Amino acid sequence: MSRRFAAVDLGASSGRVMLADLSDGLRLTEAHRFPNGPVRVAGRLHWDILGLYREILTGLRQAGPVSSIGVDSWAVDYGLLDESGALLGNPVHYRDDRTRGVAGQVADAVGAAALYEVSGLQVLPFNTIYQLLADHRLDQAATMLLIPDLIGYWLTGEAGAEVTNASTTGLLDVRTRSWALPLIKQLGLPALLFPPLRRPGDAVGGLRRDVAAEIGWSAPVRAVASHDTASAVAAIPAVGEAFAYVSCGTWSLAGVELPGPVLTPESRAANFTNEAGVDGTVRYLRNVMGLWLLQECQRAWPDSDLGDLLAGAAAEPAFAAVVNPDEPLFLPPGDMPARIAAECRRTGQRPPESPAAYVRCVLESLALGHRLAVRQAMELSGREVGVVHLVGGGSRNELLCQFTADACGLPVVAGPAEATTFGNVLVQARAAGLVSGLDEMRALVASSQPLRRYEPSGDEHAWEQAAARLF
Ligand code: LFR
Repeated sequence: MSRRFAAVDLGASSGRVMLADLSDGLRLTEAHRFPNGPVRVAGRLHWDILGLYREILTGLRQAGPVSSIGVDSWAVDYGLLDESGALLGNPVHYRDDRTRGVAGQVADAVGAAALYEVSGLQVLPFNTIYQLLADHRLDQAATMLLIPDLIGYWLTGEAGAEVTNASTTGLLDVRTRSWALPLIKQLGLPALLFPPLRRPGDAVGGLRRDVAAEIGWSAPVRAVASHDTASAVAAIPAVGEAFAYVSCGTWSLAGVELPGPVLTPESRAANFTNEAGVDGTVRYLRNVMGLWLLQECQRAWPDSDLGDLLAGAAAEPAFAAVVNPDEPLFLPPGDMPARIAAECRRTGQRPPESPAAYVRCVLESLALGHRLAVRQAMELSGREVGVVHLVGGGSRNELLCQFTADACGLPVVAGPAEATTFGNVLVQARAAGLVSGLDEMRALVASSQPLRRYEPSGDEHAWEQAAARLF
């Protein structure tokens, strides 16, 4: 058996097919990368799912034969299939506004405490539970498949729901890790929509013959931690359990890993989530708006160069303006500098006056978001931590890593940027018997990837004062 594995990783701004070789350590190469952008059709924001699928096939063809294939993506979004297995329309993007007000209605009907007691999930307006209730196609639907499960279905013909991603729906029982059927019934959702659950490492199926013919080879598809954040957390190069993490890309997911959920009223009030990780672990974290703030600024300045912006931001004065990154006004796509300026005015601050000053504001604001989430995760769970692991694309952003260390008053170990892909392939490698468990997976990442350590600069007091302006 070869020691090559393919990881399909769909991110909010790009997708890729990556190839991992475990014959001598752990080596990753990119077989194919492709842009992923939302498409607004008749006022609704969609994913171009067929375009993404075509690029996945191109990537697999280019990757060549492997032992197995794993697919991960962002969470919560789904496609609906009819009785015949055909897709009912394009999946809607979680940043679409169709769920406006739905979370409040569900909380009124079911009770916010009762919901948290069942799912342990943070309230985000786009959780699958709210999307399904806003979906007009449900009466024609036979099956709901989350995005990686939909890709897996097209590749193999086998339908299922991988559990780490299913835990972001709001419809999974956080204690039993099975579908929360009483809640599903209470909401009037058809129980049959929800396919059998799979765990990371389970077999999905062999490639359909037509798919194998199209890409020129065949291999089994294996369930991985198909929620990208769950894969990233599985690949954090940590030793022991005294660590916090920020999985930092379009979103920053900041928290700790626990053996079981925290479902206290304080945890619910702080909007902490208990999402499923590999091997029964709990990803106890909160979403911070993430590099989306910077990406959307860059979209407003098409001629800007990221390196220049970051160098400029480093030279700007500290804490001239900071915003709460999690203000709901930042969630939809659109003119981000204008929204940041509006938020500065609303909070009595002078808006930044140059792109570099905006970037400074964004990075300090994000670091303050990281600080609050990491501290609350520690307090609410009782977990002591001595280091913050920052993984994902954000680990390449030196200024953000240093700010995060300074704001948290803890060392930050940055990298790998490709944590999600490592988590994806290592779960496959484990299923193939090449790696033993989570500890060994993490040790392999730590020994094979360059990591960078940032010490806190000791000016925590200044960060504390800045935080007091926001939260
Ligand atoms: C990160 C992520 C987050 C989830 C958000 C929306 O890519 O998966 O964990 O909250 O995207 O799905």
